[in-house]
Amino acid sequence: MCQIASPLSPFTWGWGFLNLEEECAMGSDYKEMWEELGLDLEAHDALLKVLGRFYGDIYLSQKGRLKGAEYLDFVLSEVHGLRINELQEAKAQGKKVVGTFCIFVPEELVWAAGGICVGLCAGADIGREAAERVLPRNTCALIKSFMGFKLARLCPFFESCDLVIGETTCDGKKKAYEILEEFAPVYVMEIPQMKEARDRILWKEEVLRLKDRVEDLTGNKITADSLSDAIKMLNARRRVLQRLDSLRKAIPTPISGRDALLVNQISFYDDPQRFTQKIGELCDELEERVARGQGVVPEDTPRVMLSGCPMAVPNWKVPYVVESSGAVIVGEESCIGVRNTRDLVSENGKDIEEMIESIVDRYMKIDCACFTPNNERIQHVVKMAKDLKVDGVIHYSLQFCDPYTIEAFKVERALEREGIPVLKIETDYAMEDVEILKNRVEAFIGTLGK
Ligand code: BJ8
Repeated sequence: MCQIASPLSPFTWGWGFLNLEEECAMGSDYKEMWEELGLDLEAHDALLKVLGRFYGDIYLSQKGRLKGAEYLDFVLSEVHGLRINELQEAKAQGKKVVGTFCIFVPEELVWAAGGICVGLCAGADIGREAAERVLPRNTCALIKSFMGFKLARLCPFFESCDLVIGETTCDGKKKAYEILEEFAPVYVMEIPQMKEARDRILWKEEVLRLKDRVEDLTGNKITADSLSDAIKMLNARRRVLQRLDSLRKAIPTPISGRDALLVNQISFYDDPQRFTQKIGELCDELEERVARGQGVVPEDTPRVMLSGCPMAVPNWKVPYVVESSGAVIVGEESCIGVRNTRDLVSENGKDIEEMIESIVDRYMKIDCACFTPNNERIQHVVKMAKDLKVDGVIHYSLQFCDPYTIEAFKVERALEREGIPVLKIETDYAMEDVEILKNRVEAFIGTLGK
């Protein structure tokens, strides 16, 4: 398979920020593949162009990037090319592709049943018009984004899915899935709202129900061996992300927040084994930087942590605003960040039953704002801010996201009690408020005393 880029890949077709056309030996025709997937080619071309421009401005313009960032650039440039090609090849061999929108879906079960699990992007504004035909305008941008991607036929990952797994987290998502199922095969997991013993019983039932559903879909029974392999594979991916996070504690920090966010975003759709290996290499490079005392920014750069709603690819707006305002982001308390990687599934289970119990326990620890009460999250935010020695925290919520916007009050109060400054922002995926955000963020950074 082509390891560089085809003449039609976003490197040269649409994105145009790298020029590798001569280096591709095989040159697969992505346009034909996108056509077969039923994408709206014109709109898709426009999406790739916008992404390419953003990526150039936000990522490639950074100074002092790592050699390992070539992997990030490559994966991103091939986001709708090579990886989709791999999925199509796997499907041709009878594999099933399962898409998710929430870290609550136990991916282990999908992989153990011989499927491929991908996190579906929901971080772009581009399908908003299509989404607003079926959803109220005052719906959070993440929900509008996934609906828009589907209705506007813009996402080859979505179109590759044999099943999309939704979940009853917030009301907006829950109700949106009822509409989405008119356009795609959707299965919804019920997520508890509290963490009492009875909630764990419900959650275990849901995990078992999902096990049956993915076995039906793939035609494969999950075995103790396949489940153990899947647990280990996904734990390895979490461990390498934990390693990355712990390297970011160094002062000066060795990697930009933008690159670290991108690593987390890519973890949702690249092949897990390749991802783990490549990010392991990137961490080796970071370790050398840390040993030399080399940072991506000067030592006295204000250190900021982001906390709140997930930033799905290609939502890079706030990180760009923060890091172009004189600060560096050293941690993300979010589902595209530590909420997804903090906890591992125990690898001690001896049979399927024990492994299922471990999966149930691990996922019940997720501290999403959809839970009530959700005191663990408040404690985690404070601990993380202290561990990372941050100068301030920016709490980020998407407009119309009640769980995170309301919980921001408690987060702010807990941090302020510890003397950690907080800025609360609410935004969406549109670019209209960038200047306003920049003014607020610059003013906040100016108060951080560095
Ligand atoms: S576990 S954070 S990925 S639900 S931003 S759609 S909550 S209105 S994304 Fe999430 Fe799972 Fe929780 Fe994480 Fe609703 Fe808020 Fe929109 Fe949200």
